[in-house]
Amino acid sequence: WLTTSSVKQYTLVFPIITGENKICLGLKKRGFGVGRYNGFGGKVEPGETVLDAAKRELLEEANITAIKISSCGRMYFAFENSPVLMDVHVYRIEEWEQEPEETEEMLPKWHSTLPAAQAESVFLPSIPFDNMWPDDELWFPLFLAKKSFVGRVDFNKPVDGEKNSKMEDGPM
Ligand code: 6OG
Repeated sequence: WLTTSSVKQYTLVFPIITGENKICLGLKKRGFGVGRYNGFGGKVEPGETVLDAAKRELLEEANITAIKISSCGRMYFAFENSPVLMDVHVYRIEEWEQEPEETEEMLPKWHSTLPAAQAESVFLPSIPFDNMWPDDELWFPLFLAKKSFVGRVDFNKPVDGEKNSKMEDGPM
């Protein structure tokens, strides 16, 4: 059988300092996913390319201008109570202008990682998975190991009481 949904494009960008094994996560201060650490990103606007949207959101949310940006993977998120499939384009940036700073939407914070060669096989204690979207723990090891990935997560039951209320809002 065939199931169709309307799809909305989103971007998600993570600044990474490869030589120092550091990643910048932003604590979301408002809107969808408030209170969680995540990359910087948002909806692709009509008439905009996905890459342009990634750069615009990075400037709006972290006040940095991307110089070297690379596509890493694609995540699809479906919510039981929403007809819209979120199509999230994940990027990393390794060179940028200015330093990440707090904006109205995000509070940036640097976290330690591991060299890409180890990241896939070792638990990463310094990444605050308890305070991130629950799917992140599944694809972060591939992302940090610099492997291309694609995945789909269907949210159809409560993960826990507190976070479920945020997911019930859906991606609209
Ligand atoms: P705005 O509403 O701020 O865009 N996003 C998710 N990120 C992760 N890691 N996991 C999820 O699991 C996510 N759902 C959405 C995409 C929302 C931002 O949040 C990301 C966008 O960067 C469900 O415009």
